[in-house]
Amino acid sequence: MDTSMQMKMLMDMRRVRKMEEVCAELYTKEKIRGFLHLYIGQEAVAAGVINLLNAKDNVIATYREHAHALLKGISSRAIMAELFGRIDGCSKGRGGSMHLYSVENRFFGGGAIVASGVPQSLGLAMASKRLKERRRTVCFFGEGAMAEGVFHESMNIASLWHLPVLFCCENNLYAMGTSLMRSQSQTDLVKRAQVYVMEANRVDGMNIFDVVEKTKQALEYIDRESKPFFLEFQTYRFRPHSMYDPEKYRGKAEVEKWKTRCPIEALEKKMKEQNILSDEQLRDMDRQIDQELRDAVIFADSSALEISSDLEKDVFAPMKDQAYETHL
Ligand SMILES: Cc1ncc(C[n+]2csc(CCOP(=O)(O)OP(=O)(O)O)c2C)c(N)n1
Repeated sequence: MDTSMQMKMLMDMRRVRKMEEVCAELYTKEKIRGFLHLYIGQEAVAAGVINLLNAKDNVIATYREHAHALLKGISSRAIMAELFGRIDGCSKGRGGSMHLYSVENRFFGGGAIVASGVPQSLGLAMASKRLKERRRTVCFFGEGAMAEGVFHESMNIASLWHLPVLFCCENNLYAMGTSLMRSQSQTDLVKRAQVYVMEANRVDGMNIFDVVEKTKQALEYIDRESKPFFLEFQTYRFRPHSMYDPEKYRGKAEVEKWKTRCPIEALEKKMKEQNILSDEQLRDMDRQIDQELRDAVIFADSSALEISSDLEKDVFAPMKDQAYETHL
């Protein structure tokens, strides 16, 4: 990675980290309500992968998707307004934290259901293949998704039909309070992907250089062969699963140990050692990010709630459907 790319990665990871910290604060002030799943600790995965994509590539993720949405180009204003449940949010305030979405940015969610993005990624990839658009589809999910039946059906079809999907498993070791070791017989996730005759690789998800190198190789393979590729990113979330998690399933010492591998601090240290990053540049970055986030929060707070007469817009079944009411 050249200096400007390292700088971009650092900026993106810090933007994501700060946005998430602001979200946590706004949650305690009840500006953001409902579920909120923070990505803190895992930033190198989204930053490393998404920075290698083209604007026309598709991304689909999970409910822990603020980072992916931001880095795929949804503005912090539209994300923050969505988290506030306001009309100017990227999903018009109807989705909230777990349902960020933007066709324009080719970001297809955000979804509350574990593994739901996996079969959807096949549809996106099949469409682009049929239309000869040469888009890649990148699907992010947690290791918990690999326990779902639909994950295995999707891996089989993706491999059989040669669909150009990059499967990015963010293995943070826990699916809510259940550790991988306690729930799966085969904990080698790369081996589990290879069962489907699919190329697969393991990545140090706390190391941006490893993320970039292995993702590059995977994307080159997808471009060359038009076949899927599976990457397991070994990573860790520093925060609880969501804002309502007493964290009884892991010890403080384990969390502290992983924090010493913080991907942002690691990159900063490396860049400073190479004399390509100064404290002044870091302060500049902070100033820019703080300004962006302050602006996003003001924007979100001044955005309106949807008017109640619009409640039936964009839903499949009208609420006041005569036949439906009679049927009841
Ligand atoms: C089909 C389904 N089953 C259960 C849940 C409840 N649930 C929400 S998050 C979660 C854990 C998923 O963990 P993982 O896929 O590893 O992602 P992470 O939260 O670690 O990012 C579960 C079981 C759900 N949302 N959907």
